[in-house]
Amino acid sequence: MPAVYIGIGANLGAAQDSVQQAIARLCALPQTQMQASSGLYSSAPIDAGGDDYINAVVCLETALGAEDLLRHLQAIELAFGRERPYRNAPRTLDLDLLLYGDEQIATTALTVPHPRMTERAFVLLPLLQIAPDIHIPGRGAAQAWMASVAAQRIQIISIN
Ligand code: PH2
Ligand code: MG
Ligand code: MG
Repeated sequence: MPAVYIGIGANLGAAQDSVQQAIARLCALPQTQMQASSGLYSSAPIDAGGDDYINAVVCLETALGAEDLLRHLQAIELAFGRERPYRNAPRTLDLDLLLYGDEQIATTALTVPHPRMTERAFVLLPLLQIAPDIHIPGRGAAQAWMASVAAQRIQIISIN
């Protein structure tokens, strides 16, 4: 089964509770085992407004196909009251499929690896916490991208 990495973010409502509950919901997905979950991070919004975000990354092993998994992620977002009034609007919960094994996927529904993941400390830092040696298909070692996001404000607020 592929190792799949999901980025979790929230900056509206009880963001820390939402991220923690979302991790529990991901653990309970069918045909899926949780392999690792990062600590929770507080980060300044990037290309977005509103409050600071709570971010985390989890690693799952799943027999769900990528598009099937995406539908589950969207259903969980909706259950947390996710609305999409405009691009990068503050959100109660965002679940992004970052990596699906070593696959590169480009369909209308889904782009994997996530196209902006190497530009974002709020993805790279929690990802590297749980997978220090990870390579991003087509883009090399995740660690090598850290220098370019060093100016982004982020801090760990709880360790798992
Ligand atoms: N998500 C975005 C846009 N900007 N900034 C932070 N710090 N954390 C996020 O999760 C985030 C963001 C779009 O999904
Ligand atoms: Mg996102
Ligand atoms: Mg998203």
